[in-house]
Amino acid sequence: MSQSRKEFLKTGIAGLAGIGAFRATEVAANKDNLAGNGIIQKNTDQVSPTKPVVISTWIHGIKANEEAWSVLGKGGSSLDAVELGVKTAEADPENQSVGLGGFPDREGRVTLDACIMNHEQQCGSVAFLEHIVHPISVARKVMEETPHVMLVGKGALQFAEQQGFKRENLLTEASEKAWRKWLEDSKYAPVINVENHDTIGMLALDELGNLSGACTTSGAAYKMHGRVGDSPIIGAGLYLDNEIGGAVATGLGEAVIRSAGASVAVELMRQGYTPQQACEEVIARIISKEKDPKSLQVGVIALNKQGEVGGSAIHPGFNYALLSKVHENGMLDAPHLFNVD
Ligand code: SD4
Repeated sequence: MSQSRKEFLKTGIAGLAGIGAFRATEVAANKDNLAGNGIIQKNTDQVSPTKPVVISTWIHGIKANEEAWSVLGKGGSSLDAVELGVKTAEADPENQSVGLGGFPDREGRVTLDACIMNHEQQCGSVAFLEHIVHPISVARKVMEETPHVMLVGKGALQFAEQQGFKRENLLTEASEKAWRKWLEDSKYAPVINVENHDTIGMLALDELGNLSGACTTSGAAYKMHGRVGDSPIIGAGLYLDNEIGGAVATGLGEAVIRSAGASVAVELMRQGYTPQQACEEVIARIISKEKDPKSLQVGVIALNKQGEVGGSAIHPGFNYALLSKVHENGMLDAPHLFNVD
C-alpha cells in the first residue's frame, strides 16, 4: 500500500471518527421514524425556509444556477430548472468537458453522456451520443416519450433526430487542436483537477419541495471510442429519491461507477447522514477501494429534502455553486479527504 494511502487511512478515517459517532446517534434517532416494515415514513409536509435551492458542480455552476433560478424563482418545477440550467454549459463552446466544444475521444469524435431524474423517480439517459448540442434534453425526451430509461449511440441519435433535434458539428477548432496535440504521444492517464474534470451536475429543490437532478458531460477527454462514464448512469453519476435527497458526481467516472457513488450518498442520507457527511463517506469509500486514489479525482455534491447541501472530493480544487432563497449565488469549496504528503 502506498505511503499516502496509508496516511489517509490513518488520518483520514481517524479524522472522520467524530462524524461517525454523530452519525450513529442520528441513525439511532432516525429509527423512531421507521415504519414497521423498516421503511422511513414519508415526511411530505416538511417546510424548508431555504426552498427553492439549486446546487451545481464547478464554476460554470454559477451561470447554470442563475438560469435554473429563472424557473425556480417563479415557482417553477425543479425538472425544468435543472434542464435549463445545465443547458448553459452544454451550449458553451469554451467549456471543453460538456456538450458543444467538448474534448473528443481518441478518434477525434465528441461523444456525449447525460441523464435527468425527477421527483417521481422517473429518469432518462443518453450515452455515447454524437452531434447533438443538448443531450440533457434528449435524455428528458427518453424519460417522457419512451418506455425506456437509456438510449445509446446511433439509436440515441436516431431518436434525437426523430424528436426534432438538429445534427451539428460539436468539435470546435480549439478542442480539435488539443486532440491533435494529445495524439503526438497519445497517453491516457487521468489527471487530478485539470480542465477535463468539469462535468456539470445539478440538483434542485423547488418551491413545492420536489427534487430533480441532471448531469451532462463529454466525458473523459481522449477516452476510448465507445467508452461511457458515470454521468449517464442512474445511481452512479446521478441519483435521487424525492423523500430523501439527491446526489451527483464528477471526476473519474470509472471510480464513481465502481462505488455506485450517487446512490450510496442518497442511501446514507436515508440513514440519517447529512448531505456533507454522506458526500464524505462516499469519497472515503472510493479512496479506500481504488488502487491508486492519488492519481484520480472524484467530487460529489448532495442536497437533501430539507434544502441542506454538502460536497466532498478526493483532492483539493473541487467546488460547487449554491443558490437559494437565503444564499446568494456563490461558490463553496468542497473539503478534500486525501492526504497527499
Ligand atoms: C466521466 N465523470 O465521463 C465524467 C467526467 C467528468 O468532469 O466528470 N468530468 O467520467
